[in-house]
Amino acid sequence: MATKDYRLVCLENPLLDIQAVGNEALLEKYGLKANDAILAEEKHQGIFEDLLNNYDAKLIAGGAAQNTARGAQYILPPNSVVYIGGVGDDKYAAILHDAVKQAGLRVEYRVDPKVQTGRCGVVITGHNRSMCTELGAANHYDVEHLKKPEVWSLVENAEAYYVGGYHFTVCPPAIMELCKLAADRNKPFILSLSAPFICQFFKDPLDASAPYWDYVIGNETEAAAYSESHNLGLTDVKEIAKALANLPKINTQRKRVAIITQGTEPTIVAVQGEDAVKEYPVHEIAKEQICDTNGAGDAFAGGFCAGVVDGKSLDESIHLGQWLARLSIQELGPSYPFPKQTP
Ligand code: 26A
Repeated sequence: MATKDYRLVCLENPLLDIQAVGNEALLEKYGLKANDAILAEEKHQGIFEDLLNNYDAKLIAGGAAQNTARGAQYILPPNSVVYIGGVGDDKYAAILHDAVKQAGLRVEYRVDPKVQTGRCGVVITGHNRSMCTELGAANHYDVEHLKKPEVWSLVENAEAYYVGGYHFTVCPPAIMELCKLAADRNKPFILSLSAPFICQFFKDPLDASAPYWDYVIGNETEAAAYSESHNLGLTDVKEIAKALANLPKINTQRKRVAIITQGTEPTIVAVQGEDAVKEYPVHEIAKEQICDTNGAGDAFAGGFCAGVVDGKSLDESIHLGQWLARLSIQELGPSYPFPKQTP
Protein backbone atom coordinates (compact mmCIF):
# COMPACT_ATOMS: atom_id res chain seq x y z
CA MET A 1 0.00 0.00 0.00
CA ALA A 2 1.15 3.54 -0.76
CA THR A 3 2.06 5.71 2.18
CA LYS A 4 0.91 9.12 1.03
CA ASP A 5 -1.67 10.70 3.38
CA TYR A 6 -5.22 11.76 2.50
CA ARG A 7 -5.47 10.22 -0.92
CA LEU A 8 -9.26 10.36 -1.04
CA VAL A 9 -11.40 13.49 -0.66
CA CYS A 10 -15.17 13.10 -0.23
CA LEU A 11 -17.75 15.89 -0.37
CA GLU A 12 -21.40 16.05 0.62
CA ASN A 13 -23.88 16.69 3.43
CA PRO A 14 -22.98 15.68 7.01
CA LEU A 15 -26.16 14.58 8.76
CA LEU A 16 -27.15 13.02 12.02
CA ASP A 17 -29.46 10.07 11.46
CA ILE A 18 -32.42 9.79 13.80
CA GLN A 19 -33.25 6.20 13.11
CA ALA A 20 -36.02 3.99 14.44
CA VAL A 21 -38.02 0.95 13.54
CA GLY A 22 -41.38 2.29 12.41
CA ASN A 23 -44.57 0.97 10.89
CA GLU A 24 -47.12 1.59 8.14
CA ALA A 25 -48.99 4.09 10.27
CA LEU A 26 -45.89 6.22 10.75
CA LEU A 27 -45.08 6.19 7.03
CA GLU A 28 -48.65 7.13 6.26
CA LYS A 29 -48.74 9.92 8.83
CA TYR A 30 -45.93 11.72 7.01
CA GLY A 31 -46.77 10.54 3.50
CA LEU A 32 -43.53 8.56 3.13
CA LYS A 33 -42.78 5.64 0.82
CA ALA A 34 -41.30 2.58 2.52
CA ASN A 35 -38.05 2.89 0.56
CA ASP A 36 -37.12 6.41 -0.41
CA ALA A 37 -34.96 9.46 0.30
CA ILE A 38 -36.52 12.92 0.24
CA LEU A 39 -35.99 16.45 1.49
CA ALA A 40 -38.25 17.38 4.42
CA GLU A 41 -41.13 19.72 3.68
CA GLU A 42 -43.44 21.58 6.04
CA LYS A 43 -45.56 18.48 6.65
CA HIS A 44 -42.52 16.46 7.78
CA GLN A 45 -41.36 18.85 10.49
CA GLY A 46 -42.71 16.76 13.37
CA ILE A 47 -41.05 13.51 12.33
CA PHE A 48 -37.78 14.00 14.22
CA GLU A 49 -39.47 14.57 17.59
CA ASP A 50 -41.96 11.83 16.81
CA LEU A 51 -39.16 9.32 16.14
CA LEU A 52 -37.30 10.35 19.29
CA ASN A 53 -40.29 10.46 21.62
CA ASN A 54 -42.46 7.63 20.36
CA TYR A 55 -40.24 5.18 18.50
CA ASP A 56 -37.11 4.98 20.64
CA ALA A 57 -34.96 6.42 17.85
CA LYS A 58 -31.18 6.14 17.95
CA LEU A 59 -28.82 8.96 17.01
CA ILE A 60 -26.26 7.67 14.51
CA ALA A 61 -23.68 9.49 12.39
CA GLY A 62 -24.98 9.64 8.82
CA GLY A 63 -24.84 11.69 5.65
CA ALA A 64 -24.42 9.35 2.70
CA ALA A 65 -20.92 10.33 1.54
CA GLN A 66 -19.72 10.69 5.12
CA ASN A 67 -20.72 7.04 5.58
CA THR A 68 -18.79 6.23 2.42
CA ALA A 69 -15.76 8.18 3.66
CA ARG A 70 -15.82 6.34 7.01
CA GLY A 71 -16.13 3.10 5.05
CA ALA A 72 -13.15 3.79 2.79
CA GLN A 73 -11.09 4.81 5.83
CA TYR A 74 -12.15 1.56 7.51
CA ILE A 75 -10.21 -0.34 4.83
CA LEU A 76 -7.35 2.03 3.97
CA PRO A 77 -4.29 2.81 6.13
CA PRO A 78 -4.64 5.55 8.79
CA ASN A 79 -4.97 9.15 7.49
CA SER A 80 -6.21 8.18 4.05
CA VAL A 81 -9.56 9.97 3.77
CA VAL A 82 -10.82 13.55 4.20
CA TYR A 83 -14.48 14.42 4.26
CA ILE A 84 -15.86 17.91 3.57
CA GLY A 85 -19.30 19.39 4.29
CA GLY A 86 -21.25 21.84 6.45
CA VAL A 87 -22.37 21.45 10.08
CA GLY A 88 -23.67 23.64 12.91
CA ASP A 89 -22.12 24.10 16.34
CA ASP A 90 -24.40 21.94 18.46
CA LYS A 91 -24.78 18.58 20.18
CA TYR A 92 -25.49 16.86 16.88
CA ALA A 93 -22.21 18.12 15.40
CA ALA A 94 -20.48 16.83 18.54
CA ILE A 95 -21.89 13.35 17.88
CA LEU A 96 -20.58 13.50 14.30
CA HIS A 97 -17.16 14.59 15.55
CA ASP A 98 -17.05 11.60 17.92
CA ALA A 99 -18.02 9.17 15.18
CA VAL A 100 -15.48 10.40 12.65
CA LYS A 101 -12.78 10.48 15.30
CA GLN A 102 -13.49 6.86 16.15
CA ALA A 103 -13.37 6.00 12.45
CA GLY A 104 -10.07 7.84 11.96
CA LEU A 105 -11.70 10.05 9.34
CA ARG A 106 -10.39 13.57 8.94
CA VAL A 107 -13.13 16.15 8.46
CA GLU A 108 -12.98 19.70 7.20
CA TYR A 109 -16.38 21.02 8.23
CA ARG A 110 -17.67 24.44 7.34
CA VAL A 111 -19.18 25.40 10.70
CA ASP A 112 -22.20 27.68 10.69
CA PRO A 113 -22.97 28.53 14.32
CA LYS A 114 -26.33 30.05 13.42
CA VAL A 115 -27.84 26.94 11.84
CA GLN A 116 -28.61 23.51 13.26
CA THR A 117 -26.66 20.48 12.04
CA GLY A 118 -28.60 18.56 9.40
CA ARG A 119 -30.84 15.69 10.45
CA CYS A 120 -32.16 12.68 8.61
CA GLY A 121 -35.20 10.87 9.95
CA VAL A 122 -34.84 7.20 9.07
CA VAL A 123 -37.88 4.94 9.34
CA ILE A 124 -37.02 1.26 9.15
CA THR A 125 -39.76 -1.17 8.15
CA GLY A 126 -38.44 -4.67 7.47
CA HIS A 127 -35.61 -4.40 4.98
CA ASN A 128 -36.79 -1.00 3.75
CA ARG A 129 -35.68 2.40 4.92
CA SER A 130 -37.39 5.71 4.34
CA MET A 131 -35.26 8.81 4.80
CA CYS A 132 -36.48 12.34 5.31
CA THR A 133 -33.76 14.99 5.49
CA GLU A 134 -33.64 18.48 6.85
CA LEU A 135 -30.28 19.73 5.58
CA GLY A 136 -29.81 22.58 8.07
CA ALA A 137 -26.18 23.71 8.15
CA ALA A 138 -25.23 21.19 5.44
CA ASN A 139 -27.21 23.37 3.06
CA HIS A 140 -24.89 26.31 3.70
CA TYR A 141 -21.77 24.68 2.30
CA ASP A 142 -20.03 27.00 -0.18
CA VAL A 143 -17.09 27.14 -2.59
CA GLU A 144 -15.36 29.72 -0.41
CA HIS A 145 -14.82 27.03 2.19
CA LEU A 146 -13.52 24.55 -0.39
CA LYS A 147 -11.09 27.18 -1.69
CA LYS A 148 -9.68 28.08 1.73
CA PRO A 149 -5.93 27.37 1.44
CA GLU A 150 -5.91 24.74 4.21
CA VAL A 151 -8.81 22.87 2.58
CA TRP A 152 -7.83 23.33 -1.06
CA SER A 153 -4.30 22.09 -0.39
CA LEU A 154 -5.79 18.81 0.89
CA VAL A 155 -7.97 18.67 -2.21
CA GLU A 156 -5.03 19.24 -4.55
CA ASN A 157 -2.91 16.68 -2.73
CA ALA A 158 -5.57 13.94 -3.01
CA GLU A 159 -5.49 11.25 -5.66
CA ALA A 160 -9.21 10.56 -6.02
CA TYR A 161 -12.50 12.36 -5.43
CA TYR A 162 -15.87 11.04 -4.34
CA VAL A 163 -19.00 13.17 -4.42
CA GLY A 164 -22.40 12.10 -3.16
CA GLY A 165 -25.09 13.19 -5.60
CA TYR A 166 -27.15 14.58 -2.72
CA HIS A 167 -24.75 17.51 -2.81
CA PHE A 168 -26.36 18.68 -6.06
CA THR A 169 -29.12 20.09 -3.86
CA VAL A 170 -26.53 22.16 -1.99
CA CYS A 171 -23.52 23.43 -3.91
CA PRO A 172 -23.00 22.34 -7.54
CA PRO A 173 -20.11 24.84 -7.97
CA ALA A 174 -18.07 22.97 -5.33
CA ILE A 175 -18.75 19.71 -7.18
CA MET A 176 -17.59 21.27 -10.44
CA GLU A 177 -14.35 22.45 -8.82
CA LEU A 178 -13.55 18.84 -7.92
CA CYS A 179 -14.65 17.60 -11.36
CA LYS A 180 -12.36 19.99 -13.19
CA LEU A 181 -9.39 19.41 -10.92
CA ALA A 182 -9.75 15.65 -11.33
CA ALA A 183 -9.87 15.90 -15.13
CA ASP A 184 -6.98 18.40 -15.30
CA ARG A 185 -4.74 16.14 -13.21
CA ASN A 186 -6.05 12.84 -14.61
CA LYS A 187 -7.24 11.66 -11.19
CA PRO A 188 -10.40 9.56 -10.82
CA PHE A 189 -13.67 11.34 -10.06
CA ILE A 190 -16.35 9.09 -8.58
CA LEU A 191 -20.01 10.12 -8.37
CA SER A 192 -22.91 8.48 -6.61
CA LEU A 193 -26.37 9.18 -8.06
CA SER A 194 -27.62 8.97 -4.44
CA ALA A 195 -31.40 9.01 -4.94
CA PRO A 196 -34.06 8.99 -7.65
CA PHE A 197 -35.05 12.59 -6.86
CA ILE A 198 -31.56 13.80 -7.77
CA CYS A 199 -31.93 12.38 -11.29
CA GLN A 200 -35.42 13.85 -11.57
CA PHE A 201 -35.20 17.28 -9.98
CA PHE A 202 -31.49 18.14 -10.10
CA LYS A 203 -30.97 17.02 -13.66
CA ASP A 204 -29.21 20.17 -14.91
CA PRO A 205 -26.37 20.29 -12.36
CA LEU A 206 -26.13 16.48 -12.54
CA ASP A 207 -25.73 16.62 -16.31
CA ALA A 208 -23.18 19.43 -16.11
CA SER A 209 -20.95 17.14 -14.05
CA ALA A 210 -21.55 14.00 -16.14
CA PRO A 211 -18.69 14.51 -18.61
CA TYR A 212 -16.31 14.40 -15.64
CA TRP A 213 -17.49 11.11 -14.12
CA ASP A 214 -14.83 8.40 -14.25
CA TYR A 215 -16.99 6.14 -12.12
CA VAL A 216 -20.73 6.52 -11.59
CA ILE A 217 -22.41 4.43 -8.92
CA GLY A 218 -26.14 3.97 -8.39
CA ASN A 219 -28.76 1.43 -7.49
CA GLU A 220 -31.57 0.03 -9.62
CA THR A 221 -34.13 2.69 -8.68
CA GLU A 222 -31.68 5.51 -9.38
CA ALA A 223 -30.79 3.93 -12.73
CA ALA A 224 -34.49 3.76 -13.62
CA ALA A 225 -35.01 7.39 -12.55
CA TYR A 226 -32.00 8.46 -14.64
CA SER A 227 -33.34 6.64 -17.69
CA GLU A 228 -36.77 8.16 -17.27
CA SER A 229 -35.66 11.73 -16.64
CA HIS A 230 -33.29 11.57 -19.61
CA ASN A 231 -35.85 9.94 -21.92
CA LEU A 232 -33.52 7.03 -22.63
CA GLY A 233 -36.48 4.71 -23.13
CA LEU A 234 -34.54 1.98 -21.32
CA THR A 235 -35.78 -0.19 -18.47
CA ASP A 236 -33.13 -2.92 -18.49
CA VAL A 237 -30.51 -2.10 -15.83
CA LYS A 238 -27.68 -3.40 -18.03
CA GLU A 239 -28.72 -1.16 -20.89
CA ILE A 240 -28.95 1.86 -18.59
CA ALA A 241 -25.48 1.07 -17.19
CA LYS A 242 -24.16 0.95 -20.76
CA ALA A 243 -25.78 4.28 -21.58
CA LEU A 244 -24.21 5.87 -18.49
CA ALA A 245 -20.79 4.44 -19.30
CA ASN A 246 -20.94 5.83 -22.82
CA LEU A 247 -22.01 9.41 -22.11
CA PRO A 248 -19.57 11.99 -23.51
CA LYS A 249 -16.40 12.26 -21.44
CA ILE A 250 -13.82 14.99 -21.00
CA ASN A 251 -10.84 13.08 -19.63
CA THR A 252 -10.31 10.53 -22.38
CA GLN A 253 -7.37 8.95 -20.55
CA ARG A 254 -9.82 6.97 -18.42
CA LYS A 255 -12.72 4.87 -19.65
CA ARG A 256 -15.88 5.57 -17.71
CA VAL A 257 -17.24 2.76 -15.55
CA ALA A 258 -20.91 2.61 -14.52
CA ILE A 259 -21.81 0.46 -11.53
CA ILE A 260 -25.39 -0.38 -10.58
CA THR A 261 -26.10 -2.23 -7.34
CA GLN A 262 -29.40 -4.06 -6.92
CA GLY A 263 -29.72 -5.10 -3.29
CA THR A 264 -29.37 -8.87 -3.16
CA GLU A 265 -29.35 -9.14 -6.96
CA PRO A 266 -26.01 -9.05 -8.82
CA THR A 267 -24.08 -5.78 -9.22
CA ILE A 268 -23.98 -4.64 -12.85
CA VAL A 269 -20.84 -3.09 -14.33
CA ALA A 270 -20.50 -1.46 -17.76
CA VAL A 271 -17.26 -0.02 -19.15
CA GLN A 272 -17.16 2.72 -21.78
CA GLY A 273 -16.70 1.31 -25.28
CA GLU A 274 -17.11 -2.30 -24.18
CA ASP A 275 -20.00 -4.38 -25.36
CA ALA A 276 -20.09 -6.92 -22.56
CA VAL A 277 -21.75 -5.91 -19.29
CA LYS A 278 -20.48 -7.80 -16.25
CA GLU A 279 -22.48 -9.16 -13.33
CA TYR A 280 -21.08 -9.67 -9.85
CA PRO A 281 -23.20 -11.78 -7.47
CA VAL A 282 -23.38 -10.19 -4.01
CA HIS A 283 -21.69 -11.69 -0.97
CA GLU A 284 -24.48 -13.70 0.55
CA ILE A 285 -25.75 -13.36 4.06
CA ALA A 286 -28.53 -15.04 6.01
CA LYS A 287 -31.63 -12.87 6.46
CA GLU A 288 -31.42 -13.22 10.25
CA GLN A 289 -27.97 -11.61 10.21
CA ILE A 290 -29.27 -8.39 8.66
CA CYS A 291 -29.79 -5.60 11.19
CA ASP A 292 -30.91 -2.92 8.74
CA THR A 293 -29.96 -1.90 5.22
CA ASN A 294 -29.60 1.82 5.93
CA GLY A 295 -26.23 2.77 4.46
CA ALA A 296 -25.65 -0.42 2.48
CA GLY A 297 -25.11 1.53 -0.74
CA ASP A 298 -22.80 3.99 1.00
CA ALA A 299 -20.76 1.11 2.38
CA PHE A 300 -20.52 -0.41 -1.08
CA ALA A 301 -19.21 2.90 -2.41
CA GLY A 302 -16.75 3.11 0.51
CA GLY A 303 -15.25 -0.29 -0.20
CA PHE A 304 -15.17 0.45 -3.90
CA CYS A 305 -13.42 3.81 -3.40
CA ALA A 306 -10.85 2.17 -1.14
CA GLY A 307 -10.08 -0.23 -3.98
CA VAL A 308 -9.77 2.53 -6.57
CA VAL A 309 -7.55 4.65 -4.33
CA ASP A 310 -5.37 1.67 -3.60
CA GLY A 311 -4.90 0.85 -7.27
CA LYS A 312 -6.86 -2.40 -7.09
CA SER A 313 -8.42 -3.87 -10.22
CA LEU A 314 -12.07 -3.17 -11.07
CA ASP A 315 -13.02 -6.72 -10.03
CA GLU A 316 -11.24 -6.38 -6.70
CA SER A 317 -12.76 -2.96 -6.04
CA ILE A 318 -16.29 -4.29 -6.66
CA HIS A 319 -15.58 -7.16 -4.28
CA LEU A 320 -14.34 -4.73 -1.62
CA GLY A 321 -17.59 -2.78 -2.02
CA GLN A 322 -19.70 -5.89 -1.62
CA TRP A 323 -17.61 -7.02 1.34
CA LEU A 324 -18.09 -3.75 3.20
CA ALA A 325 -21.82 -3.56 2.39
CA ARG A 326 -22.23 -7.04 3.83
CA LEU A 327 -20.54 -5.94 7.06
CA SER A 328 -22.54 -2.72 7.32
CA ILE A 329 -25.99 -4.30 7.03
CA GLN A 330 -25.18 -6.37 10.11
CA GLU A 331 -24.76 -3.16 12.16
CA LEU A 332 -27.27 -0.58 13.34
CA GLY A 333 -27.52 2.13 10.67
CA PRO A 334 -24.65 3.12 8.40
CA SER A 335 -21.94 1.71 10.66
CA TYR A 336 -19.02 -0.72 10.50
CA PRO A 337 -18.02 -3.36 13.03
CA PHE A 338 -15.36 -2.74 15.65
CA PRO A 339 -12.95 -4.34 16.27
CA LYS A 340 -12.07 -3.95 12.64
CA GLN A 341 -12.35 -6.83 10.22
CA THR A 342 -10.04 -7.16 7.26
CA PRO A 343 -11.07 -8.02 3.70
C1 26A B 1 -29.92 15.88 0.59
N1 26A B 1 -30.24 14.60 1.18
C2 26A B 1 -31.61 14.18 1.06
C3 26A B 1 -29.27 13.82 1.79
C4 26A B 1 -29.54 12.59 2.43
C5 26A B 1 -28.47 11.88 2.96
N2 26A B 1 -27.21 12.30 2.89
C6 26A B 1 -27.00 13.48 2.29
N3 26A B 1 -27.99 14.24 1.75
N4 26A B 1 -30.67 11.89 2.68
C7 26A B 1 -30.30 10.77 3.33
N5 26A B 1 -28.97 10.77 3.51
C8 26A B 1 -28.13 9.77 4.19
O1 26A B 1 -28.18 8.58 3.50
C9 26A B 1 -27.62 7.62 4.37
C10 26A B 1 -28.00 6.23 3.95
O2 26A B 1 -27.59 5.98 2.67
C11 26A B 1 -28.58 9.45 5.59
O3 26A B 1 -28.01 10.34 6.51
C12 26A B 1 -28.08 8.01 5.77
O4 26A B 1 -26.99 7.94 6.66
